[in-house]
Amino acid sequence: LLVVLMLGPAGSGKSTLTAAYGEWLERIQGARVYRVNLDPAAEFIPYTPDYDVRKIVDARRVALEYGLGPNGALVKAMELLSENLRDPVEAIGSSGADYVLVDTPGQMEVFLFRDVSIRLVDALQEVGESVCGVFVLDATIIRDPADYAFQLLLAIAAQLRLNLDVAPVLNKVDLLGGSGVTGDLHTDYAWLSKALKRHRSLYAEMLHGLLKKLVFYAKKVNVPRVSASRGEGLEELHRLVLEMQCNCGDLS
Ligand SMILES: Nc1nc2c(ncn2[C@@H]2O[C@H](COP(=O)(O)OP(=O)(O)OP(=O)(O)O)[C@@H](O)[C@H]2O)c(=O)[nH]1
Ligand SMILES: [Mg+2]
Repeated sequence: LLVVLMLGPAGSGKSTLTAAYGEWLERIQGARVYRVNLDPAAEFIPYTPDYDVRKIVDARRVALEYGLGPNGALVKAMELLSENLRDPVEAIGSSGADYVLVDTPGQMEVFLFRDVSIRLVDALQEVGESVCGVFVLDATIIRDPADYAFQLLLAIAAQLRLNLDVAPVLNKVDLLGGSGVTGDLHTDYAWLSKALKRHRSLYAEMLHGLLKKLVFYAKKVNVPRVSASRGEGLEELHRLVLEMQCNCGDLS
């Protein structure tokens, strides 16, 4: 059983990719897939979740109960989830699936950069599951070199923070046009570096300085180019997921 965490910034396509990849795994690989919605604030979900976190923490109910705004409610919901991980972890552990796709909250920072993410990964590994991540990059944001650099920074931070194999995936390539971005820092470093120098903003200068350091932490990968909404590039994504499975080993 391999658990794949779908990570990435708001609106990058985590939920659409969960739907597309899950459907692909079933149809092409004949795999048993278990889909987890971990977003307590999800309004619309483009797949039918097998486990829905809203049954234990619903952001709207939390907002009313604690008198909070939408983001405060989300933070509170994540705290509550962090204390109640047994239910989802048991459900995943007993799912009998080949692949578990965990669609994480849209507001990435309330999950990824808080203790709930580490506790979830620990709990899953304790029950003997292999865990890896996919970091969904939005190809439309990364047309701007500074924004691209920032997304790469987040992807690498996610990997180091969770201490997991996390593969970047370039999504929405159907909207990319002729741009040459690959999603791999090593491949794109030279032009990105030049573009950031030309940018002449303090922001770009800061990112340029960070990138020089980041290359030491970034693994070289062939980043899959995916269109989740068109269901394209999923085979490439799957190859990378299988590679990560070999790396984290089957602990069960
Ligand atoms: N053109 C295009 N649009 C996409 C693609 N993948 C997702 N989208 C669109 O991008 C928007 C956001 O997609 P979601 O799957 O909801 O993204 P998300 O990361 O789950 O978003 P949050 O959970 O709200 O942060 C939707 O309008 C999708 O239809 C793609 O490959 N191509
Ligand atoms: Mg989503």
